[in-house]
Amino acid sequence: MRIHAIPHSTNVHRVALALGLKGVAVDAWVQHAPDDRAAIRAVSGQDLVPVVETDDGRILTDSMSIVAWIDATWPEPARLYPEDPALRAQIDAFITFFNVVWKLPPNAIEAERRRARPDAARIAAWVAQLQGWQHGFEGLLHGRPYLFGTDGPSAADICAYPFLRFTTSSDPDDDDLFHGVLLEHLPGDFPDLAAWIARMARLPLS
Ligand SMILES: N[C@@H](CCC(=O)N[C@@H](CS)C(=O)NCC(=O)O)C(=O)O
Repeated sequence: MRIHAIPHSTNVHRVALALGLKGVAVDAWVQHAPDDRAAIRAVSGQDLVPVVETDDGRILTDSMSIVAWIDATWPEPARLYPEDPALRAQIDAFITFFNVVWKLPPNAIEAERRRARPDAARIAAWVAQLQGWQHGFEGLLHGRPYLFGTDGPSAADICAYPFLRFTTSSDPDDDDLFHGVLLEHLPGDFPDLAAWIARMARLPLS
């Protein structure tokens, strides 16, 4: 298996976590420059990472679809998508919320900050939304180690951690503006969220 990546990619981080939990080795991590997507486009027909080239010649895109493929291909040692239908439905709904709804405010803040004259009131409204949701994650982690109370991390934890980790941690050489938005606006008094970030940071990466 070969995986195409760019440095500091949150969506690539999801895939590295899922493979690490499954103990699956990758033949090659192919690192690309963020401003040159030609090789990624040539392989996959689109510009975004991660892109997986499977051993049987398939090309996979979209991080959580790749995580679902990893879980189905290597069910051991533990399922990332639980078989219990009710729990599975909750986790699927969380992933949809995270990818479709949660990402909107930080993306909008980033886009606004790139404008010549950013609108401070619009940014403040998005910041309030982002900070409000932090209380929801803190609630989900109250009295349990993972977002949905599973014994180990589920696909929900893998989905959210590469983004929510900016609540308490950063990489010194990461100058990505979207990550800067998270670093600026996620921190707060969230002890259970902070403990979860520390717990997730100890998991193996492929
Ligand atoms: N839905 C895709 C989104 C992938 C994505 O946005 N990847 C980022 C890196 S974290 C990227 O390649 N961005 C390049 C760009 O926006 O030009 C997924 O989950 O894999």
